[in-house]
Amino acid sequence: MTIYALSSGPGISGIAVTRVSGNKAKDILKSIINGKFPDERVATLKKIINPRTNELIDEGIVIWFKGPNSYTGEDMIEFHTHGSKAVVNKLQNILEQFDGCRIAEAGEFTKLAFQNNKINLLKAESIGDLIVAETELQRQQALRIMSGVSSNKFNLWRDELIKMLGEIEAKIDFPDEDLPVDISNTIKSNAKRINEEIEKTLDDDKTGEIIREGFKVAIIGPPNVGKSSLLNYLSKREAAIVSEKAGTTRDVIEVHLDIEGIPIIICDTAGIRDSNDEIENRGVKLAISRAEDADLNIILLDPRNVDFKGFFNNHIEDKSIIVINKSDLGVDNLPILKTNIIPILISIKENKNVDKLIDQIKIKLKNQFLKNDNVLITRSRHRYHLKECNKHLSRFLEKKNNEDYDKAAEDLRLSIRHIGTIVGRVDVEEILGSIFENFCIGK
Ligand SMILES: Nc1nc2c(ncn2[C@@H]2O[C@H](COP(=O)(O)OP(=O)(O)OP(=O)(O)O)[C@@H](O)[C@H]2O)c(=O)[nH]1
Ligand SMILES: [Mg+2]
Repeated sequence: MTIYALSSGPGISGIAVTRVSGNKAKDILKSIINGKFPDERVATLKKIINPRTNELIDEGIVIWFKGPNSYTGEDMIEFHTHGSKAVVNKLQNILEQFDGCRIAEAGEFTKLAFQNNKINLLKAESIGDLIVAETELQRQQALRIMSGVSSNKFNLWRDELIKMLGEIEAKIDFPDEDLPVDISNTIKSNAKRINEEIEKTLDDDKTGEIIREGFKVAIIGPPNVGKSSLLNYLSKREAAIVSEKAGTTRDVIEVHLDIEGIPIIICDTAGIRDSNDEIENRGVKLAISRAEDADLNIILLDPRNVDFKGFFNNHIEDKSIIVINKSDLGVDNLPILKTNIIPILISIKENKNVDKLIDQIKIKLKNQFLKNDNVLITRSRHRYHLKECNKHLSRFLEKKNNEDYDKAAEDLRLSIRHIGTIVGRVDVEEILGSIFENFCIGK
């Protein structure tokens, strides 16, 4: 099978890169260009022609990669043509006419690279992350994982566990052999150390996942306090409707921001109050669930309705910042100012103190990211398998010395399987689909 796809972005561009990978690549290249076949890995200017009609399609750079020295490990061609829709379409129409040549599926080039052992699963995922990285921290994290920090660590643990399993299996197969008396103790103490190291790795406040997916901030509060005004201010556009009528916002409105390289997903929500309106109530439910799901809540109040006895008491936790908007209406003698809660007083209308609120958000973010500067987990998939690995490892540690060898071996086998799945060193066909379908075509 041979596949092709546009690997550079869609739309008009100076140059478009179309990649071809597979066993037909060489024949295709021979018939699609005139003159001498290009040297391996040398960018060569060529006329690209339709082999059936000899019609000129474009003139551009062609690069020939002979497998296995290519991204996918197969024979590959890169066509660097002019980036118009017409040229790209024409080239693709011609490629399609070759027997056994078809358009690639999403992520298929990278999937081939994984299947041909050019990269492990973590590297494949981080290539995907780098392609879609929007902020500086996302770029840095994707590159860190690509360089192998996580896979090296996971492989190290896996290798150690495999060695332990080997020793236990030897004990099962040759019970009478003179194995060192303290074999169990050495194995146990090593297993315990790995168990603790994995535990520490898991205790990372999900920083890696947050960098990939964005730090979730919810703006919540009673109706009409200026939640939508705040969203618009922060996103510098009219993302949400602002009106003096209470109960304007019903749906959750999401905006992506980049605060000092950290991706933020901030959402505006419906004002929380008891209402007879069914649609408004649905909006309120959505607001509450977003607040629960958020990494940080901005609880926005207004001097006229600072109600601490009600709803907000339940929502003031570590992950909240209390903000009173409309300070231009006067904030003297507010009961909240006599409590030990220190709100930030802002006025969006008069652009007062909003920078203080932004500073406060930055402090919360920095706390999260400074604490965890050695993150190894970037997806819930990794977290799940590490947890499972540790669960079986804990069971293994509970087994008594010198007995239960069979069961202990099975616990170890399962923990090895889970940690191997993260890097892709077991039969992973079932998880491949879900990973690569999130790539775009041509990657
Ligand atoms: N005086 C004053 N008015 C403000 C300020 N910020 C927003 N407003 C006004 O308050 C009213 C409500 O603002 P919104 O942003 O729609 O409030 P909301 O919290 O999204 O309201 P709902 O969607 O109904 O829950 C509008 O008329 C705004 O112009 C402020 O700092 N001072
Ligand atoms: Mg609103």
